[in-house]
Amino acid sequence: MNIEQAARRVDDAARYASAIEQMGTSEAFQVEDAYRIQRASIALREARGERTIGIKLGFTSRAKMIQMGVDSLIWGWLTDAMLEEEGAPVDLARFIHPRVEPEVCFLTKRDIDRPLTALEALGHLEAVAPAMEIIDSRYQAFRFTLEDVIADNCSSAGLVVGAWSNRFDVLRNAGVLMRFDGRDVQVGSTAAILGDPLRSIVQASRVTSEAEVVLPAGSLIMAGAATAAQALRRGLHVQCVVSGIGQAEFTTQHEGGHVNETTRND
Ligand code: OOG
Ligand code: MG
Repeated sequence: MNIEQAARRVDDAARYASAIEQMGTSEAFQVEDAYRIQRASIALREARGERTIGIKLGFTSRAKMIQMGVDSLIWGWLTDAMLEEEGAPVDLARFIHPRVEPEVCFLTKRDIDRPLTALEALGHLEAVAPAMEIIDSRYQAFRFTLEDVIADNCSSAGLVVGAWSNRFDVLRNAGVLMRFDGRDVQVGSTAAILGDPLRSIVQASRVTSEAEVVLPAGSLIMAGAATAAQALRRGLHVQCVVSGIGQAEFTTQHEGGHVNETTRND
């Protein structure tokens, strides 16, 4: 597996919203190489002026593992270009087959440069917010192996973050609702995220330390979805409510979006 070539493939697919074949099926590669490809693809984004703003965790809930058939925790990068303005219309034209999932997002106040305990994790946090992640696998039919999805920066495509809160006390088991046009499409609890979303900070500190990455103070950490993801379409109002913490919302534009309507949601 040529790392630079593979990085260019996933980067082009994301840039031009054009799905590619899975890579792991034609040429087997290891998780370590997958993270190298991911890193190299982020370097391509940075060379175009994008800036990393934090990281996201994936497959921190059973619901997501079951939906995608992958059962290892993964992580990828968030960049400034992925951050959507909360409440604003999102243009789906830049995605292939976007899905949305309810999460919580953390804001750090100290550098994370070593593996943290749960208690230490709390001391590194400034705030938490209800959030949604827009994922958009660059692979055809949203199908991938563990290595494929890591190489593809864990399907990261967009994020919408609601108002910051300091209600860490209610975070462990807060009700989560995701609504499309006022109708509940996913219902769950933050407890689905590793039993307690704070554990995602413990995991984030572990995986970044292993990768010899320092997460600077002021970074965002997306904890991973509490429920399965839901396919997006044009002209929707999308809302995520996390009980006791708040809500986040956005709309999708009516016109102009190229979205693969045939993609299944499971
Ligand atoms: C991979 C990303 C998983 C999560 O929150 O679990 C993820 C995918 O489902 O395409 O972001
Ligand atoms: Mg996610």
